[in-house]
Amino acid sequence: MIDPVKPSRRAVLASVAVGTVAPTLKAAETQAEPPHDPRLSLWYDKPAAVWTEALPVGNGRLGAMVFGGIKRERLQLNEDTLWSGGPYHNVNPKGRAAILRVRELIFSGQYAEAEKLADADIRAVPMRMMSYQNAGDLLIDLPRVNETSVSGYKRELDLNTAVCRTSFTSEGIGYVREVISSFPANVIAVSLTATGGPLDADIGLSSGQRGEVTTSGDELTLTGVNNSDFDNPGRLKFQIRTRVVTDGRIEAYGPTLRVRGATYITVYTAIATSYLSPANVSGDPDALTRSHIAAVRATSFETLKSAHITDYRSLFARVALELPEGRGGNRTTASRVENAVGLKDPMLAVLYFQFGRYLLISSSRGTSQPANLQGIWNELNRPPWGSKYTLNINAEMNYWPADPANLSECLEPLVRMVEELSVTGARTARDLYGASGWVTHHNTDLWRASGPIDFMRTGLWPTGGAWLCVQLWDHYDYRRDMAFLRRIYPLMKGAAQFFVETLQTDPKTGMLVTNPSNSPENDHGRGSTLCAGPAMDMQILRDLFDHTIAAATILKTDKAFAAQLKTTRSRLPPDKIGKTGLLQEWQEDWDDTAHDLRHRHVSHLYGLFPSQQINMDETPDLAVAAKKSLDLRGDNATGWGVGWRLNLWAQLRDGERAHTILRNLLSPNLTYPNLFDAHPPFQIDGNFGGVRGIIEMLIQSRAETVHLLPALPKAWPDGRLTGIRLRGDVEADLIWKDGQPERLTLRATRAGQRTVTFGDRTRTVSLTPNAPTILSWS
Ligand code: FUC
Repeated sequence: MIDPVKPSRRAVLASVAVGTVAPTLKAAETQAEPPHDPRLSLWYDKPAAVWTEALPVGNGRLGAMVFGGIKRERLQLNEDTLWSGGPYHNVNPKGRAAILRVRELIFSGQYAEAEKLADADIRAVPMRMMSYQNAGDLLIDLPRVNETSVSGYKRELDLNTAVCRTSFTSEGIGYVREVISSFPANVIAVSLTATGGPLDADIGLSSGQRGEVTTSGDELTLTGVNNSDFDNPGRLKFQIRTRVVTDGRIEAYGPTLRVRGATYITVYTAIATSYLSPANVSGDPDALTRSHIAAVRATSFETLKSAHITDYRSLFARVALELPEGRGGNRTTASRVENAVGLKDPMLAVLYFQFGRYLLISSSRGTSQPANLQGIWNELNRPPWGSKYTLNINAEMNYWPADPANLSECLEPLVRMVEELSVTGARTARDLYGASGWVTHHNTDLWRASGPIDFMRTGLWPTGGAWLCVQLWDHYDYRRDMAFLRRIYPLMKGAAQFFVETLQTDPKTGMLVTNPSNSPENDHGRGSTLCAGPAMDMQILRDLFDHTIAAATILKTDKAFAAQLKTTRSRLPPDKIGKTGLLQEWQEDWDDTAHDLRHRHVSHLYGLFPSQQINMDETPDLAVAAKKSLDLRGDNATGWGVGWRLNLWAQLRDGERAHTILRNLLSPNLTYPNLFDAHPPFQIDGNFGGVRGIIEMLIQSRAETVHLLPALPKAWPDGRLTGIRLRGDVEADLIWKDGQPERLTLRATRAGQRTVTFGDRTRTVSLTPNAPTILSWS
């Protein structure tokens, strides 16, 4: 543990020449800041007392939680490749033989025995995956501030600019702090200014990692190695490098830099690890942090901030949502969450919606890792569920908003993760199942481990990779980009190939089913969760096979394989309705005797959402059964469970139910004061599920059909949603009034037709490339 506050040895004093900042503003960077819009700002009248009150900033790979302290500012830092352990493969050598026996036990109804054997011989070694880590803290103390005499305190996160700002006055001196995590500059930058008196600060780094802090001139570096975990030795080197630029004097005091007599202080922080790929940890974090810092050393904070805002707004400003003003206006964000259920505050949903978009931009960009269970924000070295990638709902839900919320670029890190999983997963397919293609189970981590971890009642689920592929197809369906389809086709083909080889003939029906598997993570009440052919697996495989066949046809390739998939697909059991009218979660009619009738997972409703296999127009009987199942499950669950329910009720076109669920999602039950989703504890999937749910309430697209206001609640009679994306590479603006669509504008890149519906009214419109189609509804 590194603690900067009590230097262990007397400091070597070092003074640094100042006045080296020569800002050169480039034209693109001078673009004015947008006018401050209080409706798009999270704000508070006191510092964060706990982590879930602090405000997140991020550039995809570098995250910080900003506490906005008065005398001490704390930035809790993360870098998205700082995980525990090193490259590893996690298949149990006894697994391949045991799978055969477990299959027999499941087919003969001996579920508890199957689970026992699976836990003994199939469970991955190591049993747990690696965890995402906390990199450390950047601590900035202001010795002149008197905490007992502070006025005008405010901290806020402006979603329009991605700038976090804290301001207050103490003993006649006005302090302003701004924090950004810049994507173009690859650093976290903090600006401190004081007016009416001198600015002094003590700046230090601390970390719960193994490492050492050193100072040199105007720099602090924390150099360390990552933690070992579950017998997997830590093999990553990492470094945090902080440079201080100021017009004051800098001197080192032990592992702390003291700045005295300044009018401004800018603190740049770069973080890097030696991670290069799941199998390669030979990178040079020292060289990387040096180059990131060197690139900004002559750049003023204002210049950096301006470039940051321009870059961020190129994504964020694409979409606007307006709902009736309500009564949230003058309250702090914490108070609005506190009153989310009782107060008429539709604009809280807007803030939540745009905050979710902000989180995706800030946690998943370019060459970053995909957003994990906590995006990129985590203060623990043993976080809940390792803050990793859970593939039986959570990682997928993180990307539900990407395309419709016009942030399709943010999906790129997920695509790369699937590419990497197809490599590690091919090894798991071979070693555990003796199959070709690739497979991944219910979790993965930085090292793209793909074996079945934890306990087999949750971990033995082979459909994670298949679901990810369906999600990549969806991304194609939104953009219809042929180059992208060519890129993902081998991934889809490999995932499908695995199932062609491993599906088993169900002795009772003669149909082809997965075995062993589970319906995440629900106990069917017969001694286990383990089973053959849960409905969700069959639904995912229908999607995977259909999309792979479609892709092969579009790309004019693999005719024989596509034909084989068609045959295999025809032998998958269909969705069934049980004797009490519920959509069956399992092949057998077990739903009303399952162990937990209100289970948080609603896996068999995957067919209704995110899949489009079940819907009100084409499969009304199944939709009614799905509705009955959803009703039985109830509206309360964990954050993501509620986020999923919101999307499902929107598909069922029940605006009032969706709105009730949304208000619960926004309430303190499931939202922290900083608007992070409370699983609890924090899990980011609910935020992302919430964003998608709000879109699904207002506009839905299925194939070439657009549904307007399918689940509009009475509380939102008027509004406007602009810049949203629909399937087939179309952008849409929708304005509605008195609960009716007023105007729909569609912008397309290619000609086509769309059927637009509202209630039982339908219109057909033609799309003209690069010329908006405007449909006045009234
Ligand atoms: C699944 C869920 C839990 C949690 C975990 C990360 O196991 O059932 O609720 O979200 O993933």
